[in-house]
Amino acid sequence: MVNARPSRPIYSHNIGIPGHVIDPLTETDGWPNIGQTVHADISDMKSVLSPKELGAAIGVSESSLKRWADSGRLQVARTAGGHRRIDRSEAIRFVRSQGFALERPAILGLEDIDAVSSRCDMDDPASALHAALSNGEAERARGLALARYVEGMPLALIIDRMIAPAMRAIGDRWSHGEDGILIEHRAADICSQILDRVRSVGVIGPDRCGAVGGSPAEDPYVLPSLMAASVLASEGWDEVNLSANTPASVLAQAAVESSANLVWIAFSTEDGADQVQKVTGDLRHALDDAGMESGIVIGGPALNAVTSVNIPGVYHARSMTELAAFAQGLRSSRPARTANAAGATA
Ligand code: B12
Repeated sequence: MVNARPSRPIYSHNIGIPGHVIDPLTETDGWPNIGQTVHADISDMKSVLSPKELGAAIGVSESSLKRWADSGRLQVARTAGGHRRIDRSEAIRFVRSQGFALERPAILGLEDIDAVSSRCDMDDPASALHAALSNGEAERARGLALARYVEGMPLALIIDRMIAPAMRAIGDRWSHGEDGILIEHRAADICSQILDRVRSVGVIGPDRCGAVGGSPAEDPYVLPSLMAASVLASEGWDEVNLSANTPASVLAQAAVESSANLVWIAFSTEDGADQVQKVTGDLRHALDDAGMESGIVIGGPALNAVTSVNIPGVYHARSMTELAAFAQGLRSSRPARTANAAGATA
């Protein structure tokens, strides 16, 4: 049964990986070696699928998948015997871009989606996520976000429309009262799990641009910088997240060392508003001194109290969707780092 869903919202999609013709039984470079991984994958999920397996996951025939592979709609590798094999990340890219609903998510390693099959979860995923985060239901929370991602929703939108409102509601409702501390800390950790989970199934773009970021000194908030890092990773960027409490000088050092095209700073604390101009200005000067033209993106609730930041090459993004749009623009206007430049920083 084919179940393309025309009523589904249209989102922008990640870039697919180019076609490769390899022998997975002998080559290991960048691709899973079937001979080596089969034991680890067999009880769990497969990192490389046959057309029959992908067909079972999305409820279409093996022959349709072979046809789509041969027309280039689906990227496949060939075994030594000439059989088509589909990398799991390519299978997920295909499902996202073509609008298939998953009949058996576990085949693609997305079993957490099975935890959210109830109608009310799917009708109002933002409220359902808030409930899952409040109750400490990590698997359900991951499944809710993953289900949207597999439907084609960009990670940035999942954060802006589901995760951030849920966390704001948790902060408002409990306001750091006694139970609230438990709920809030647990919810923040589950959000980190969601971001890791979505990242683990994301497609890696072939032309990597570099990004570095974190929160400024004295800012203990971990999630906003992790969100920015995850969004950039989902857009195909090679990112280094220095996380909370990072001085501008350290951000600059990391940006120079990794030839970063973009540096983000997440300002979350009330005191952050006073620091915005100085921290951002210091970073800009340090990058200029090193001859770096990297774009700087700043964001976070502390900026609500700041009227404007007039520093050249600094962009204030109000959401993760704006960060993703800025990153896409920057990427198309600047060449990605060469393999040597990227490798030199590893
Ligand atoms: C989790 C949490 C904590 C945790 C953080 C855990 C961790 N490891 O990160 C801990 C326990 C540390 C904490 C501590 C405190 N917290 Co607190 N916390 C929160 C909570 C619930 C979520 C914070 C979060 O991660 N938000 C991230 C996203 C979800 O939020 P967002 O701002 O909506 O982000 C969107 C945009 O702003 C933008 N964006 C955000 N950052 C960035 C960055 C970039 C680069 C870009 C491009 C965009 C961008 O995109 C996001 C997605 O749409 C908030 C509630 C809230 N309203 O956010 C309270 C909240 C921020 N905390 C609050 C308070 C009062 C405190 C404490 C003072 C409590 C106390 N008495 O100790 C301390 C202060 C700590 C400090 N030194 O400043 C208040 C702040 C009130 C105010 N006027 O500032 C809030 C609003 C809760 C409330 N309603 O009262 N907190």
